[in-house]
Amino acid sequence: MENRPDEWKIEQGLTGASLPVLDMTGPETRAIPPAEVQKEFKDEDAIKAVGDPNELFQMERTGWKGFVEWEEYPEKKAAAHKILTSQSFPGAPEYQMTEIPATNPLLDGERWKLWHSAIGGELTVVPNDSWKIVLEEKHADMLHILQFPYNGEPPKRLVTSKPVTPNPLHFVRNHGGIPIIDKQNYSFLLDGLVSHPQSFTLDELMDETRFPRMKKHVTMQCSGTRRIEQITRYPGKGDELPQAPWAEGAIGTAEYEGVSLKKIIKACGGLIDDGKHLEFFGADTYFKDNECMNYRVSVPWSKVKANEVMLAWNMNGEPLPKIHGYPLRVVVFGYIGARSVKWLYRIKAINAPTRAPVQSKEYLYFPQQVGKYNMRLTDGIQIQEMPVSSAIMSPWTKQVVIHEGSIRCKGWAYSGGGRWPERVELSADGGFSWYTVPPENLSKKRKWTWRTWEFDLPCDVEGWIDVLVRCWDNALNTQPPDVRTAWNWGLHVTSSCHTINLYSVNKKHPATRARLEDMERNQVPLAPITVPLSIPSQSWDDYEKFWRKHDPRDADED
Ligand SMILES: Nc1nc2c(c(=O)[nH]1)N[C@H]1C(S)=C(S)[C@@H](COP(=O)(O)O)O[C@H]1N2
Ligand SMILES: [Mo]
Repeated sequence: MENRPDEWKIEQGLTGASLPVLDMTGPETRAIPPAEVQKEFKDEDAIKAVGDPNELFQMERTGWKGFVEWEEYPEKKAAAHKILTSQSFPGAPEYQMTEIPATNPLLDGERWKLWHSAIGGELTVVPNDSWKIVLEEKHADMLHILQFPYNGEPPKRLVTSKPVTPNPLHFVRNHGGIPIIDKQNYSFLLDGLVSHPQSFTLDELMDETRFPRMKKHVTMQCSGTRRIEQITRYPGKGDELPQAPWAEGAIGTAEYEGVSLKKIIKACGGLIDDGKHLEFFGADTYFKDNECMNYRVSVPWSKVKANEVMLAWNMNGEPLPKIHGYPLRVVVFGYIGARSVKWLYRIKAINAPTRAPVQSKEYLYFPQQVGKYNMRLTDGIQIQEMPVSSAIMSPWTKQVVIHEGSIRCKGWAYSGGGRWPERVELSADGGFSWYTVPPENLSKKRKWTWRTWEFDLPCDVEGWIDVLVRCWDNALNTQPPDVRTAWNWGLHVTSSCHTINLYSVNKKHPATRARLEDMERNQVPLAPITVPLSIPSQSWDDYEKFWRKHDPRDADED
C-alpha cells in the first residue's frame, strides 16, 4: 500500500466513491476496492435489427412534436429496451460526496441526451427543443440545476420577491423532454372505469355552459425541495434523484384557471365498478432502468371528489407556458408537485394506485435505517401531502451581517394538504428561544398557498450564530429541529428547520461601533472575516491601562 496523491482528501472523506468498503464479517477486516468502470460496448447489428427508428418512434399525433405514446404499445417499449441494452452509456455522475460543479447549468444530463439520441425518431431533437424553450420562457437568472431533462429554480433573492410567483421565475421539474403540442390538435382521453369514456378538446373544456370555471391560487412544491441539505449531510439514492439537488427554490405559487376534474368525470357518467383512483398520463418520455415510458401517476377519487384536482390551461392569467404543461395540465392542490401532471394526454380511472415507477418506486419516504442494501419499496410511504415547512431566503448562510440589534430576514412558509401557515418563528440561538413573526408581516392567508414573510430578528450577540425558522400550520403541526432527524435514503421532504449560520456584528456594542468607525476613518475595507485586520485591535495605551487597574495574569501565594 502506498499513498495516493489525494491521500489526505480520501482520508477525510472528501473524494466520494474512491474509498474502499471495509468488510468486517471475518476475523480480519478486508478492504474491497471500488468497482472498475464498466467497459464501453455497442452491438450495432442488434440495434439495426430492431428496425428504423423513424418508423418505430414516429410522431404519434399531428401537431404533437416530441410525443411518443409508450403505454399502449408493448412492442414499442420492447424495441426501445433492446436498443438501450445493446450499448453502454456513461454511469450516473458521482458528486454527492464531492463538489458540485460551479457552473450554470450545474449538471448537463449527458446520459439523458444520449438516451434520446439512441432511441432516435421523434425523440432526436427533443433535448435541443427543450433547452430552446427554457431560454424563451424562463427568467435569465434562473439557476439551471439540470440542463436536460430541465430542472431549474429561481435564485434566493427572487424566490419570495413576490407572494405570487411570476411565471418566468416558477421552478420547473421535468423528468423528460418538453413535448410541443398544438392547441388546435389537442384533446385528452378519459377512459378506464367510467360509464362513458370520452375525449375532450380544449374548446369543450372551456365551454362554460357545460363546465363551470375554477380559479385558484395554489403552491406547487417538489418533494425534493431543500434536498441539498440532506445531500451535504449524507449521500442517498444515487440514481436519478440527485440530478435534482434542489435548494429552497423548488416551490412556487400561481393562480391557475381551469375546470374541476370532478365535473369532467360526471360528464362521463361517473366512475363504475371499483373505480377509486385517477391515473394521469403525460406526453413526455421518461427513461428508467432501460425502459421508455410516459410520465404517469395517480390520485385517489376522494381527492377529486372534493374538487381539489383541477385541469388547468391558464397560469397567472396567461396560457400555460410550454414548460409548465401547455396546453393542459393537472393541478392537485396540497399534494407534492409530482402528482400535477403536465402535457396531459389521458386520464384513466383505475381501482388501485398506479404501479407506474414515479408512484410506486419513487417519491417514497423511507425510515432512517432503510437504505441501499435493505430497502424494499413497501418500506416507503408514498408521498402525497407535504408536511409543514419553511425557509430563509435572506440573508444567506455564512454571511456577515452588520446590524443594530436585529437582523432583517425574509423567506417562505408552507403546509400541504390544505393546511396553511398560521405562525412563523425564528431563532437566533440555534433553536433555544423563538421570536414570532407578527401576522402583518406574513403575506395573505390562503388555504392552498404558502405565505412569504419578513422579520427583524432580535440579536444581541456578536459572532457566529445559528438562525432557524419554523412554521406552525393551522393544525398546530411544526417542523423537526435538525436535518438528521428527517434524513432519508430517497432524500425527500426536507422539512426540518431551515438553518443558516451568520456572523453577527452588532453596532449597538460600543466597542464594535468604535472599531467600525476606526476602520472607516482609516479606509480599511470590510474584508472577509477570515482575513486578519490590518489595524490594531487595541492601542498599547489601552492595553497598559487595563493591567494597571487589574490583577496580573498569575496569582501569587499568600
Ligand atoms: N408530464 C409530467 N408532469 C410532471 C412532471 C414531469 O416530469 N412530467 N414532473 C412533476 C413534478 S415531480 C413536479 S415537482 C411538478 C413541477 O411542476 P412545474 O414544473 O410546473 O413547476 O410537475 C410534475 N408534473
Ligand atoms: Mo417533484
